[in-house]
Amino acid sequence: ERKPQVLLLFGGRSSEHSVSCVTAAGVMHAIDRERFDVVPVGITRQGEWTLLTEDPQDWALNTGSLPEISDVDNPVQLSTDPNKTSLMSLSKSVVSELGEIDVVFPLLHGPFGEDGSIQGMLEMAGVSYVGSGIAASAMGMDKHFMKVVFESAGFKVGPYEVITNKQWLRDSDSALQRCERLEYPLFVKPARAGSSVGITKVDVPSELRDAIEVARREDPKVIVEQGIIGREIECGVLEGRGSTPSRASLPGEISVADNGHTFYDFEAKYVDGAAANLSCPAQLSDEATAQIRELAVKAFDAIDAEGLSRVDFFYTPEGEWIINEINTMPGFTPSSMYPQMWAKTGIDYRELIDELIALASERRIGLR
Ligand code: G1L
Repeated sequence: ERKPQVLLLFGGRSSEHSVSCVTAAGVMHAIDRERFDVVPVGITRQGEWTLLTEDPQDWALNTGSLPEISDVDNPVQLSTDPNKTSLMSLSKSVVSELGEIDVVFPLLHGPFGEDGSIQGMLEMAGVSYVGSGIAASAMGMDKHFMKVVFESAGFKVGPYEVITNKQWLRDSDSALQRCERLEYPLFVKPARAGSSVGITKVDVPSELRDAIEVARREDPKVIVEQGIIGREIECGVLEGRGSTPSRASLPGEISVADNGHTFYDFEAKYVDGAAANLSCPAQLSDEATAQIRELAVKAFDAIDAEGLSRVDFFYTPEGEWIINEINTMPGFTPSSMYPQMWAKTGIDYRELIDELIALASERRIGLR
């Protein structure tokens, strides 16, 4: 009997190449082999696809400690037949079929192409995939557009200014001037970036220009946000199957320990271990807990997300919820916040993977 063939796609051109490999290893380890066959495909930093062995140990090819897809021993591509999607081998300079693919798990994101583009490619290949579609993925990648959508859906968002590439190149002084209405400290961020790279906390106006230049190295579109006073609380959202409504996990709270990090940056997130800084359930009243869970599902629906998302809020001393961002591709190792919050809510890592694959299989793709 044939099991669904689940293609794991990871690595890629983003700054989170290695994080993506570690995540794929976590999924490969936990996925129910009685029910699914796994096809691991790595993408190099140059964008080449290669079929890998099932042992993640083999992926750390010629580097030090972080996994890296570098050797393309078995070049592959997906066929774009609208009726059936197959993995095609490109080695020996002849294209040959390796087998049909039922679901793709795109463990990729970042500014170089996985901002809805991978989803678009999968739509064109006519294959089901885990997670959000093109528009929601692109929205979840853009800190500016998600605020616009959230505002129109009735959410409170913090004060911010956007500086596009053209605005900065034409007249950087007036862009800086626009930011004068914001109260310090400010957080300057690349508008579309996978991780916390390029983010600077700015305490005085004289440091703003440099911070914008730093952010612009990651993305020429920059968002300048007013710092919000409040607790950082978040929820995982999991789409419901069929007519079941989407659900939010118990809320978690990020408490950045006194470890020298000025805010929740890349190091704190991936190097120090994600869930170390997470307390779940967050200490909130029953009323506040119910509020954030409802808001998290509402945010998920506002951008038309599918599968899963993590939604981050600030809880102000006045008891107001201000939405910070939605992440349609949250950290997804067994110890990442999203899986940890669901574990506390009663759904373990393996069940999450099962559920996400089931959701992907049910979803209509292209002309099917
Ligand atoms: F496929 C899902 F489920 F939608 C999905 C895709 C990507 C879940 C989580 C992620 N996350 C990542 O790929 C990453 C945070 C490891 C970035 Cl590289």
